[in-house]
Amino acid sequence: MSISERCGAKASRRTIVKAGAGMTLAATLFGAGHLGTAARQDKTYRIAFIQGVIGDNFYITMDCGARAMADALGNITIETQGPERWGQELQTPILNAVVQSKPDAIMIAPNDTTGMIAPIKAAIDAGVPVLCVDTTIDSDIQLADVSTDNVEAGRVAARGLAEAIGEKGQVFIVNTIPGISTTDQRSQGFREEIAKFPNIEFVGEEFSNNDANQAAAIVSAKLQSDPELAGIFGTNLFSAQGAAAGVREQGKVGQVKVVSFDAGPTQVQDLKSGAADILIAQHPGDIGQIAVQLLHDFLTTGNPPDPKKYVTGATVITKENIDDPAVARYLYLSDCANYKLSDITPQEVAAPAEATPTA
Ligand code: T6T
Repeated sequence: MSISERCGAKASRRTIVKAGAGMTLAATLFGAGHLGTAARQDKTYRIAFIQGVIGDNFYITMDCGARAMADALGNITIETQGPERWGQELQTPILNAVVQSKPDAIMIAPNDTTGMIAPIKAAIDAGVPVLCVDTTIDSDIQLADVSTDNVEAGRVAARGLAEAIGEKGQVFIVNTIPGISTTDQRSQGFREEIAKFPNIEFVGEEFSNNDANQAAAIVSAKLQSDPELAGIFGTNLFSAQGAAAGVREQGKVGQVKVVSFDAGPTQVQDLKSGAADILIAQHPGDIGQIAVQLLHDFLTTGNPPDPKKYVTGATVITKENIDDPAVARYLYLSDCANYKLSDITPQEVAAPAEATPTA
Protein backbone atom coordinates (compact mmCIF):
# COMPACT_ATOMS: atom_id res chain seq x y z
CA MET A 1 0.00 0.00 0.00
CA SER A 2 1.44 3.34 -0.94
CA ILE A 3 -0.59 5.44 1.45
CA SER A 4 -0.05 5.03 5.13
CA GLU A 5 -1.11 6.60 8.35
CA ARG A 6 0.39 5.89 11.74
CA CYS A 7 -2.20 3.64 13.31
CA GLY A 8 -4.04 5.31 16.13
CA ALA A 9 -2.14 8.57 15.73
CA LYS A 10 -4.08 11.81 15.78
CA ALA A 11 -4.53 13.62 12.47
CA SER A 12 -1.87 16.09 13.54
CA ARG A 13 0.68 13.32 13.89
CA ARG A 14 -0.20 11.49 10.72
CA THR A 15 2.40 11.59 8.13
CA ILE A 16 3.82 10.09 5.08
CA VAL A 17 3.68 7.65 2.77
CA LYS A 18 6.25 6.46 0.46
CA ALA A 19 6.48 3.00 -0.91
CA GLY A 20 9.43 0.86 -0.08
CA ALA A 21 13.12 1.36 0.34
CA GLY A 22 14.88 2.72 -2.67
CA MET A 23 17.55 1.90 -5.12
CA THR A 24 19.82 4.83 -5.68
CA LEU A 25 19.28 7.16 -8.58
CA ALA A 26 22.58 6.03 -10.04
CA ALA A 27 21.29 2.48 -10.08
CA THR A 28 18.11 3.67 -11.73
CA LEU A 29 19.82 5.57 -14.46
CA PHE A 30 22.77 3.38 -15.14
CA GLY A 31 21.54 -0.05 -14.09
CA ALA A 32 21.61 -3.12 -16.28
CA GLY A 33 18.60 -2.06 -18.34
CA HIS A 34 20.29 1.12 -19.42
CA LEU A 35 23.77 -0.26 -19.96
CA GLY A 36 22.28 -2.86 -22.22
CA THR A 37 20.89 -0.15 -24.44
CA ALA A 38 23.95 2.07 -24.62
CA ALA A 39 24.06 1.71 -28.39
CA ARG A 40 20.75 3.57 -28.68
CA GLN A 41 21.59 6.37 -26.24
CA ASP A 42 22.69 8.66 -29.06
CA LYS A 43 19.12 8.91 -30.37
CA THR A 44 16.91 11.53 -28.73
CA TYR A 45 13.29 10.60 -28.09
CA ARG A 46 10.38 13.07 -28.02
CA ILE A 47 7.77 12.44 -25.36
CA ALA A 48 4.56 14.49 -25.57
CA PHE A 49 2.95 15.13 -22.17
CA ILE A 50 -0.77 15.96 -22.42
CA GLN A 51 -1.95 17.28 -19.07
CA GLY A 52 -5.48 16.88 -17.70
CA VAL A 53 -5.75 20.66 -17.71
CA ILE A 54 -3.17 23.44 -17.94
CA GLY A 55 -2.42 25.82 -15.06
CA ASP A 56 -3.10 23.18 -12.38
CA ASN A 57 -0.25 22.99 -9.84
CA PHE A 58 -0.65 19.21 -9.73
CA TYR A 59 0.21 18.83 -13.42
CA ILE A 60 2.81 21.59 -13.26
CA THR A 61 4.62 19.57 -10.58
CA MET A 62 4.24 16.38 -12.63
CA ASP A 63 5.80 18.20 -15.57
CA CYS A 64 8.74 19.19 -13.34
CA GLY A 65 9.28 15.52 -12.46
CA ALA A 66 9.05 14.48 -16.09
CA ARG A 67 11.53 17.14 -17.20
CA ALA A 68 13.96 16.43 -14.36
CA MET A 69 14.01 12.74 -15.30
CA ALA A 70 14.40 13.61 -18.98
CA ASP A 71 17.39 15.81 -18.13
CA ALA A 72 18.93 13.06 -16.02
CA LEU A 73 18.48 10.47 -18.76
CA GLY A 74 19.92 12.83 -21.35
CA ASN A 75 18.22 11.47 -24.46
CA ILE A 76 14.59 12.54 -23.90
CA THR A 77 12.80 15.80 -24.66
CA ILE A 78 9.41 16.64 -23.15
CA GLU A 79 6.76 18.66 -25.00
CA THR A 80 3.90 19.64 -22.71
CA GLN A 81 0.41 20.87 -23.45
CA GLY A 82 -3.15 20.41 -22.29
CA PRO A 83 -6.70 21.73 -22.49
CA GLU A 84 -7.60 25.07 -20.90
CA ARG A 85 -10.57 23.46 -19.20
CA TRP A 86 -11.28 19.86 -18.27
CA GLY A 87 -13.21 18.17 -21.08
CA GLN A 88 -12.74 15.33 -23.53
CA GLU A 89 -14.00 17.59 -26.34
CA LEU A 90 -11.05 19.90 -25.67
CA GLN A 91 -8.46 17.23 -24.97
CA THR A 92 -9.23 15.05 -28.03
CA PRO A 93 -8.16 17.60 -30.70
CA ILE A 94 -4.97 18.25 -28.74
CA LEU A 95 -4.20 14.52 -28.69
CA ASN A 96 -4.99 14.24 -32.41
CA ALA A 97 -2.66 17.13 -33.25
CA VAL A 98 0.09 15.66 -31.10
CA VAL A 99 -0.22 12.33 -32.94
CA GLN A 100 0.14 14.21 -36.25
CA SER A 101 3.46 15.59 -34.98
CA LYS A 102 4.70 11.99 -34.59
CA PRO A 103 6.26 11.98 -31.12
CA ASP A 104 8.02 8.80 -30.00
CA ALA A 105 5.53 8.38 -27.15
CA ILE A 106 2.69 10.13 -25.34
CA MET A 107 2.01 10.39 -21.62
CA ILE A 108 -1.51 11.62 -21.00
CA ALA A 109 -3.94 12.25 -18.13
CA PRO A 110 -7.15 11.29 -19.95
CA ASN A 111 -10.10 13.59 -19.26
CA ASP A 112 -12.69 10.82 -19.30
CA THR A 113 -12.57 7.10 -18.53
CA THR A 114 -14.68 6.10 -21.53
CA GLY A 115 -14.66 9.14 -23.81
CA MET A 116 -10.89 9.10 -24.26
CA ILE A 117 -10.62 5.40 -25.20
CA ALA A 118 -11.22 5.94 -28.94
CA PRO A 119 -8.80 8.88 -29.33
CA ILE A 120 -6.10 6.99 -27.43
CA LYS A 121 -6.73 3.88 -29.54
CA ALA A 122 -6.37 6.03 -32.67
CA ALA A 123 -2.99 7.29 -31.39
CA ILE A 124 -1.80 3.75 -30.74
CA ASP A 125 -3.09 2.60 -34.14
CA ALA A 126 -1.07 5.44 -35.68
CA GLY A 127 2.03 3.91 -34.10
CA VAL A 128 2.46 6.16 -31.06
CA PRO A 129 2.67 4.32 -27.72
CA VAL A 130 0.55 5.88 -24.96
CA LEU A 131 1.04 5.71 -21.20
CA CYS A 132 -1.57 7.06 -18.76
CA VAL A 133 -0.54 9.28 -15.87
CA ASP A 134 -2.84 10.17 -12.96
CA THR A 135 -6.19 9.50 -14.63
CA THR A 136 -6.88 6.46 -16.75
CA ILE A 137 -9.31 4.88 -19.20
CA ASP A 138 -11.52 1.80 -18.83
CA SER A 139 -9.23 -0.23 -21.06
CA ASP A 140 -5.89 -2.00 -21.16
CA ILE A 141 -4.70 -0.59 -24.49
CA GLN A 142 -2.31 1.83 -22.76
CA LEU A 143 1.30 0.75 -22.15
CA ALA A 144 0.96 1.32 -18.41
CA ASP A 145 -0.68 3.46 -15.71
CA VAL A 146 1.16 5.58 -13.15
CA SER A 147 -1.03 7.10 -10.44
CA THR A 148 -1.93 7.46 -6.78
CA ASP A 149 -4.08 4.75 -5.20
CA ASN A 150 -7.12 6.99 -5.33
CA VAL A 151 -9.62 4.64 -3.66
CA GLU A 152 -7.28 4.27 -0.69
CA ALA A 153 -6.64 8.03 -0.66
CA GLY A 154 -10.41 8.55 -0.44
CA ARG A 155 -10.50 6.19 2.54
CA VAL A 156 -7.70 8.14 4.20
CA ALA A 157 -9.72 11.33 3.62
CA ALA A 158 -12.74 9.75 5.29
CA ARG A 159 -10.78 8.66 8.34
CA GLY A 160 -9.20 12.11 8.63
CA LEU A 161 -12.54 13.90 8.38
CA ALA A 162 -14.18 11.47 10.82
CA GLU A 163 -11.49 12.17 13.36
CA ALA A 164 -11.66 15.94 12.80
CA ILE A 165 -15.43 16.00 13.51
CA GLY A 166 -15.23 13.71 16.54
CA GLU A 167 -16.77 10.81 14.58
CA LYS A 168 -20.25 12.34 14.54
CA GLY A 169 -22.33 14.64 12.35
CA GLN A 170 -23.12 15.20 8.70
CA VAL A 171 -20.55 15.13 5.92
CA PHE A 172 -20.68 16.19 2.30
CA ILE A 173 -18.50 15.74 -0.82
CA VAL A 174 -17.67 18.45 -3.36
CA ASN A 175 -16.46 16.61 -6.43
CA THR A 176 -15.31 17.73 -9.88
CA ILE A 177 -16.90 16.10 -12.96
CA PRO A 178 -18.31 12.56 -13.14
CA GLY A 179 -16.27 10.21 -15.34
CA ILE A 180 -12.81 11.23 -14.13
CA SER A 181 -11.20 8.02 -12.86
CA THR A 182 -9.25 9.61 -10.01
CA THR A 183 -11.95 11.72 -8.43
CA ASP A 184 -14.60 9.03 -8.95
CA GLN A 185 -12.33 6.63 -7.05
CA ARG A 186 -11.63 9.10 -4.23
CA SER A 187 -15.36 9.61 -3.80
CA GLN A 188 -15.92 5.84 -3.80
CA GLY A 189 -13.21 5.22 -1.18
CA PHE A 190 -14.49 8.08 0.97
CA ARG A 191 -18.12 6.90 0.88
CA GLU A 192 -17.19 3.28 1.63
CA GLU A 193 -15.05 4.26 4.58
CA ILE A 194 -17.32 6.92 6.06
CA ALA A 195 -20.16 4.36 6.12
CA LYS A 196 -18.20 2.51 8.82
CA PHE A 197 -18.81 5.34 11.32
CA PRO A 198 -22.28 4.79 12.84
CA ASN A 199 -22.73 8.38 14.02
CA ILE A 200 -21.70 10.03 10.77
CA GLU A 201 -24.35 10.73 8.15
CA PHE A 202 -23.30 11.15 4.51
CA VAL A 203 -25.58 13.87 3.11
CA GLY A 204 -24.55 13.84 -0.53
CA GLU A 205 -22.17 14.87 -3.26
CA GLU A 206 -22.28 17.72 -5.78
CA PHE A 207 -20.11 18.42 -8.82
CA SER A 208 -18.29 21.72 -9.39
CA ASN A 209 -17.21 21.24 -13.01
CA ASN A 210 -13.61 21.50 -11.75
CA ASP A 211 -14.20 25.19 -10.97
CA ALA A 212 -13.28 26.60 -7.55
CA ASN A 213 -15.92 29.35 -7.80
CA GLN A 214 -18.65 26.83 -8.48
CA ALA A 215 -17.39 24.67 -5.62
CA ALA A 216 -17.52 27.70 -3.29
CA ALA A 217 -21.09 28.47 -4.39
CA ILE A 218 -22.12 24.84 -3.83
CA VAL A 219 -20.64 24.82 -0.32
CA SER A 220 -22.12 28.20 0.61
CA ALA A 221 -25.57 27.03 -0.48
CA LYS A 222 -25.14 23.72 1.35
CA LEU A 223 -24.11 25.44 4.58
CA GLN A 224 -27.19 27.64 4.38
CA SER A 225 -29.59 24.81 3.65
CA ASP A 226 -27.88 22.44 6.08
CA PRO A 227 -26.55 24.45 9.04
CA GLU A 228 -25.73 21.27 10.96
CA LEU A 229 -23.10 20.19 8.40
CA ALA A 230 -19.94 19.13 10.26
CA GLY A 231 -17.46 18.26 7.53
CA ILE A 232 -16.64 18.49 3.82
CA PHE A 233 -14.36 16.49 1.53
CA GLY A 234 -13.14 18.37 -1.55
CA THR A 235 -11.93 15.69 -3.97
CA ASN A 236 -9.35 17.72 -5.88
CA LEU A 237 -7.47 20.99 -5.87
CA PHE A 238 -10.24 23.16 -7.34
CA SER A 239 -13.14 21.54 -5.48
CA ALA A 240 -11.22 21.70 -2.22
CA GLN A 241 -10.13 25.29 -2.75
CA GLY A 242 -13.77 26.17 -3.35
CA ALA A 243 -14.89 24.21 -0.29
CA ALA A 244 -12.59 26.24 1.95
CA ALA A 245 -13.74 29.48 0.29
CA GLY A 246 -17.39 28.53 0.88
CA VAL A 247 -16.73 27.79 4.55
CA ARG A 248 -14.99 31.17 4.86
CA GLU A 249 -17.83 33.00 3.10
CA GLN A 250 -20.31 31.53 5.56
CA GLY A 251 -18.20 32.46 8.60
CA LYS A 252 -17.78 28.81 9.59
CA VAL A 253 -14.00 28.47 9.67
CA GLY A 254 -13.04 26.06 12.45
CA GLN A 255 -16.64 25.00 12.96
CA VAL A 256 -16.97 23.05 9.69
CA LYS A 257 -13.99 20.78 9.02
CA VAL A 258 -12.53 20.44 5.53
CA VAL A 259 -10.38 17.67 4.08
CA SER A 260 -8.75 19.14 1.02
CA PHE A 261 -7.36 16.74 -1.59
CA ASP A 262 -4.11 17.90 -3.25
CA ALA A 263 -1.64 20.53 -2.06
CA GLY A 264 -1.64 23.62 -4.25
CA PRO A 265 -0.47 27.01 -2.92
CA THR A 266 -4.00 28.25 -2.09
CA GLN A 267 -4.75 25.00 -0.28
CA VAL A 268 -1.60 25.49 1.80
CA GLN A 269 -2.81 28.99 2.75
CA ASP A 270 -6.20 27.50 3.63
CA LEU A 271 -4.53 24.96 5.91
CA LYS A 272 -2.45 27.63 7.61
CA SER A 273 -5.46 29.92 8.11
CA GLY A 274 -7.65 27.10 9.46
CA ALA A 275 -10.10 27.07 6.53
CA ALA A 276 -8.89 23.54 5.74
CA ASP A 277 -7.89 20.95 8.33
CA ILE A 278 -6.06 18.27 6.35
CA LEU A 279 -4.44 18.25 2.91
CA ILE A 280 -3.79 15.00 1.09
CA ALA A 281 -0.83 15.63 -1.19
CA GLN A 282 -0.22 13.28 -4.07
CA HIS A 283 3.32 12.88 -5.37
CA PRO A 284 2.92 14.25 -8.89
CA GLY A 285 6.65 14.80 -9.38
CA ASP A 286 7.18 11.09 -8.78
CA ILE A 287 4.41 10.25 -11.27
CA GLY A 288 6.18 12.34 -13.93
CA GLN A 289 9.57 10.81 -13.16
CA ILE A 290 8.31 7.22 -13.23
CA ALA A 291 6.36 7.78 -16.44
CA VAL A 292 9.41 9.15 -18.26
CA GLN A 293 11.63 6.39 -16.92
CA LEU A 294 9.16 3.72 -18.12
CA LEU A 295 8.81 5.31 -21.55
CA HIS A 296 12.57 5.70 -21.85
CA ASP A 297 13.07 2.03 -21.02
CA PHE A 298 10.41 1.01 -23.52
CA LEU A 299 11.78 3.22 -26.29
CA THR A 300 15.36 2.09 -25.78
CA THR A 301 14.73 -1.64 -25.27
CA GLY A 302 11.42 -2.32 -27.00
CA ASN A 303 10.24 -4.17 -23.88
CA PRO A 304 6.86 -2.92 -22.61
CA PRO A 305 6.57 -2.13 -18.90
CA ASP A 306 5.90 -5.15 -16.73
CA PRO A 307 3.76 -4.92 -14.68
CA LYS A 308 1.46 -2.34 -16.24
CA LYS A 309 0.49 -0.51 -13.06
CA TYR A 310 2.65 1.79 -10.88
CA VAL A 311 1.22 3.31 -7.71
CA THR A 312 2.92 6.36 -6.25
CA GLY A 313 2.39 7.66 -2.73
CA ALA A 314 0.42 10.37 -0.99
CA THR A 315 1.13 12.37 2.14
CA VAL A 316 -1.32 13.55 4.79
CA ILE A 317 -0.47 17.15 5.68
CA THR A 318 -1.64 19.08 8.72
CA LYS A 319 -0.68 22.39 10.35
CA GLU A 320 1.56 20.42 12.69
CA ASN A 321 3.70 18.62 10.10
CA ILE A 322 3.70 21.05 7.16
CA ASP A 323 7.07 22.54 8.07
CA ASP A 324 8.80 19.16 8.23
CA PRO A 325 11.01 19.09 5.11
CA ALA A 326 10.07 15.44 4.49
CA VAL A 327 6.45 16.61 4.20
CA ALA A 328 6.96 20.06 2.68
CA ARG A 329 8.75 18.52 -0.32
CA TYR A 330 5.36 17.26 -1.51
CA LEU A 331 3.69 20.69 -1.67
CA TYR A 332 2.84 21.40 -5.30
CA LEU A 333 4.91 23.84 -7.33
CA SER A 334 4.14 26.81 -9.54
CA ASP A 335 7.34 26.38 -11.55
CA CYS A 336 10.22 23.92 -11.71
CA ALA A 337 13.00 26.15 -10.34
CA ASN A 338 13.25 24.26 -7.03
CA TYR A 339 12.30 20.77 -8.20
CA LYS A 340 14.64 18.06 -6.93
CA LEU A 341 14.80 14.71 -8.65
CA SER A 342 13.75 12.02 -6.17
CA ASP A 343 15.34 8.59 -6.02
CA ILE A 344 12.07 6.76 -6.65
CA THR A 345 12.20 3.88 -9.14
CA PRO A 346 9.49 2.07 -11.11
CA GLN A 347 10.39 -1.19 -9.33
CA GLU A 348 9.63 0.39 -5.95
CA VAL A 349 6.11 1.36 -6.91
CA ALA A 350 5.20 -1.49 -9.26
CA ALA A 351 1.80 -2.90 -8.33
CA PRO A 352 1.22 -6.65 -8.27
CA ALA A 353 0.29 -7.95 -11.72
CA GLU A 354 -3.23 -8.92 -10.61
CA ALA A 355 -3.95 -5.23 -9.90
CA THR A 356 -3.53 -4.40 -13.61
CA PRO A 357 -6.79 -3.01 -15.01
CA THR A 358 -8.48 -5.13 -17.66
CA ALA A 359 -10.70 -4.11 -20.54
O1 T6T B 1 -6.31 15.90 -8.18
C1 T6T B 1 -5.57 16.18 -9.32
C2 T6T B 1 -5.63 14.99 -10.24
O2 T6T B 1 -5.19 13.84 -9.56
C3 T6T B 1 -7.06 14.76 -10.72
O3 T6T B 1 -7.09 13.71 -11.65
C4 T6T B 1 -7.64 16.02 -11.32
O4 T6T B 1 -7.50 17.09 -10.43
C5 T6T B 1 -6.16 17.39 -10.03
O5 T6T B 1 -5.41 17.69 -11.16
C6 T6T B 1 -6.13 18.60 -9.11
O6 T6T B 1 -6.75 19.69 -9.70
